[in-house]
Amino acid sequence: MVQCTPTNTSFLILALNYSSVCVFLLYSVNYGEGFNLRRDVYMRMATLVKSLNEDEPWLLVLPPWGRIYHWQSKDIKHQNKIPWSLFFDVASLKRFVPVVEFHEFLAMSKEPVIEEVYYLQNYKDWKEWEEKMEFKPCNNENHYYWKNVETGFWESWFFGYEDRVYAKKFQCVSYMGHAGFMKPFLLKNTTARSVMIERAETALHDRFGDTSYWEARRSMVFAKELRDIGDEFRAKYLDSNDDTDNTVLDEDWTKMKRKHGEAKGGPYLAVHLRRKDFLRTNHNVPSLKHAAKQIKHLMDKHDLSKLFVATDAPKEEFESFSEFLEEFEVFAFRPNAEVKKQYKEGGLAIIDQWICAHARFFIGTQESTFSFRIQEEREILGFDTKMTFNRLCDDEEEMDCEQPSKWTIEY
Ligand SMILES: Nc1nc2c(ncn2[C@@H]2O[C@H](COP(=O)(O)OP(=O)(O)OP(=O)(O)O)[C@@H](O)[C@H]2O)c(=O)[nH]1
Ligand SMILES: *[C@@H]1O[C@H](CO)[C@@H](O)[C@H](O)[C@H]1NC(C)=O
Repeated sequence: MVQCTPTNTSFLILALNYSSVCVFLLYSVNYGEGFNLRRDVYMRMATLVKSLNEDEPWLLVLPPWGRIYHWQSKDIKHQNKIPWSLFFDVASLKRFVPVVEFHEFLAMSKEPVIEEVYYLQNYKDWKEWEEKMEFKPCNNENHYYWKNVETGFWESWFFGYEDRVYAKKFQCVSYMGHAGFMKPFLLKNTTARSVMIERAETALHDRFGDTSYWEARRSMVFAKELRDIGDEFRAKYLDSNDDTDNTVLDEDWTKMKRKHGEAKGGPYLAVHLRRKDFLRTNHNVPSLKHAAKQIKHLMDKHDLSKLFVATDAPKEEFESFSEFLEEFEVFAFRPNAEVKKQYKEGGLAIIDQWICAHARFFIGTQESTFSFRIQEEREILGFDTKMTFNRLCDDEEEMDCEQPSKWTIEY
């Protein structure tokens, strides 16, 4: 069977062939969702496309990064139309499922057109969970697609390509189900060569935590440049390198096998301290003082003197936090202007995550997908689960709260 696996060098030559053989699956996620939840939605769509490829050659189009609610730094411009290659190693993604960047999709298409857009929405007042999908009128008129009366085509933001791309068909679909439930519909109910799933986060993971889940997750290797920046920081400030830490990464993730406990990690503790909107929306965020108290206990227990802090906290909060921990060496990654400009907020988040992923001991913030992604990275590297699945307790819980894998930290 034909496989849709264009390599970087050959795709332009083969473009015409591909666009007549392969079907493009595009997707998009609700504006309010953050970077780390979007990475999770990628896994659901990648698994769907993997499954489609058992029957037909489909290509997954990577939705450019941009317009992310959290990315508001005034000193970082142009956080729009960002290709996946800035953050992820696309060759590694392709070892799981055939993917192309959006601009490649445009280059490969005869016209800048997405043939069909299906906008997923929840069922109104459902009682029992069952897998189903149906064409329905849109629940919400604010879906940000509008029909151009002159051309009859549908227009929308399309990742910042709004002046160049249009859709031929737009349809709301009430959806309750896993991502894989769409497969028969995509194979049989449509003959379009390009289909876009809007609000793709509505579809659930097929089997959360199974082999395919972890294959999709492992394929999301960070871009080499970002890993290098993180590694340089580890070496320079944290006495950490892959050889002594037992965290050597195989460039081909399909060949990498690690058991729990094999990774030792660098001689530092890492904390992800999620603040900002979490102070309003998440009830389990500790005060800085209480967070510091827990860190101190853990540093002493694990006999560590260096602390790495990943946080979205404003500078003043970070400083008061550090003051509580004066007896230790406290580090944070502070990018220079050039790194900031080049890799933007997504890149900086990844560098922080990468450094956290290599610490001897990690503790995160409850319910933060930013922390979850670090924990997964550590699973891939082969850390003992007790050194990974930890969260800060809030002030009321004192130091005795249930941890993500149902244990209590022994202080
Ligand atoms: N560099 C850096 N950025 C952070 C950190 N924590 C949060 N952020 C920023 O805040 C944003 C919000 O966190 P995300 O995890 O992406 O958003 P989300 O998917 O809604 O996840 P949570 O809100 O954490 O559950 C991230 O995209 C980052 O830009 C951090 O420790 N370091
Ligand atoms: C897909 O086609 C089948 C068979 O014609 C039909 O029963 C089903 O309702 C269609 N699905 C949707 C969402 O329209």
